[in-house]
Amino acid sequence: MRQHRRTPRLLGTLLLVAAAGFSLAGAAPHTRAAAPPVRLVPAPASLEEGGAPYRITAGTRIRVDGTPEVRAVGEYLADILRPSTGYRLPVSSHGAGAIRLRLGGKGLGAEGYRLRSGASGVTITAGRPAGLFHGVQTLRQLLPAAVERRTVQRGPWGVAGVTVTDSPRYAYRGAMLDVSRHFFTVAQVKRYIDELALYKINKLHLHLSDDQGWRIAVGSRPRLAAHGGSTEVGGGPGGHYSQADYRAIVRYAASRYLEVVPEIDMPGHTNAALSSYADLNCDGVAPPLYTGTDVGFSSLCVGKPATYAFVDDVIRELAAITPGAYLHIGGDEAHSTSHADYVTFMDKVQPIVAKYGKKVMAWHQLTGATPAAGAVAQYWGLDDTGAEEKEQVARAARNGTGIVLSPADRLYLDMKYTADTPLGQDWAGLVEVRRAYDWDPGSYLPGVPAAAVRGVEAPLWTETIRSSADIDVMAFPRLPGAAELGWSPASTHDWDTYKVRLAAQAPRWDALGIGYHRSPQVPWPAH
Ligand code: NGO
Repeated sequence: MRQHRRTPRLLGTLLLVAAAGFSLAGAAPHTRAAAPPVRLVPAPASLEEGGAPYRITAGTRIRVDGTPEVRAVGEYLADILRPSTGYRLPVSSHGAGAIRLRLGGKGLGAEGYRLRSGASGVTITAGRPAGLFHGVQTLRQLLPAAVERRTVQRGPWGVAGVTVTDSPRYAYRGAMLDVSRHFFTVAQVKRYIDELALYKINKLHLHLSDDQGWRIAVGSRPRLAAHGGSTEVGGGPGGHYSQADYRAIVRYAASRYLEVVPEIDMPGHTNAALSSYADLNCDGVAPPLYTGTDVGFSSLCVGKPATYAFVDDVIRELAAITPGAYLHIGGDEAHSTSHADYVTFMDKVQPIVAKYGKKVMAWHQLTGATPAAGAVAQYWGLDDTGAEEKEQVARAARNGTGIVLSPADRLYLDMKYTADTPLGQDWAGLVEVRRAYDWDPGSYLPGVPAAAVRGVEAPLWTETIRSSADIDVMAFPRLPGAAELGWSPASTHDWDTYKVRLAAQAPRWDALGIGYHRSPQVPWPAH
């Protein structure tokens, strides 16, 4: 805790030093600082600066502990550094290495790490490979932004002398991508995963089904993907993931230490399924496919046994290809289902999730039914959602339901930044960068015990989002703020220092080809 309190002061000092460094570079471009100023997002739990910097050179080697996971993290680091530095950077579990990834250290937890840099090298130590991976993200941010480019750049490749001791505030640090309203290919999802990993996000929630499209092949129900996946908002061709595609996403996410949380939304948001199988409809008539953006008009037929045979097939197949702990069953906006039916439906469906070895995750409307033991409710209300609805969530939290916070007027990445943002929606209001960042997940919902808060998630709904460029400009720069809320101790929370650290990310996004909203709230460097 003492260390935590030290961080903001240190960051303040850093800003002064950094500001001085920049003006120097401006006056005399040939005077290259030994290492860039330290501006990390998310803010680490503890940062001490001082000592000589390290410089990566043609002779630098990466020494890893001998397990395959640690070696893979070493290779991942080398893959980032080689194209821009042009150096060989061999990865080896023998001999010396100035960059060292090692397992060990006490008290760093499942995802924490320690990073020490000095004249002789950089050592990242962690209890688990996930911590090494997060430490590698920190190392990237200690290097000049040009290191992210894919062609050889001019160095030098300095790393400031630091000791970072870091572990996350929350275990659940998520981002959601809606692949139903518009379909996104495996390559596009992988690209987003890489962007999430930069900021230590560890959950990728995939919204795999909705009225406009069913996006995962289910062997026992082939029409779901073949018919239900054949369009999208606006009437485009849609698409779906084969189970092999989905496994590839899960594997790629795991290689970046993210767990996939798949969502099949029900009983509402199910037009694509209802259109694929007539017997899921109470009247036995399959509706046409839907390509608009209305919500709340569809429902599985709660009274029919066929509905639960269907849910069993889907959950069974999805659970079998999902190594993560959670299956998200939606449960939002069931406006065409009576309350009694909603409760009945959730009472029948939650045990199916448990039967296949998974825990239930659902939007917070689940708290209006009876959440199963171990369930997590995802809050997507607004700051000014009524006290009664918030209290319902809080009551569930006090009874053991976990809470993930995705307040729509804070963390919905599909909300417009300003009235003239070309993409996005504004039903929850306009969400500029400061608004997205400047709140505390620990005290956001009155009456929720702090221990019930599992973390935060930034959902990106895609009614208006069609490409990776669209994803980028809505996610950046709000996503790093969500990541910081999930990772950094509350004691580091400070808009004035955050916005300067955030601004320093922009050259990295430029180097990575990530377009972003140049919010006037953030002191961006000139292009
Ligand atoms: C709501 C709705 C989604 C929309 C989204 C758009 C939830 C949980 N249900 O969020 O269907 O796509 O808003 O912002």
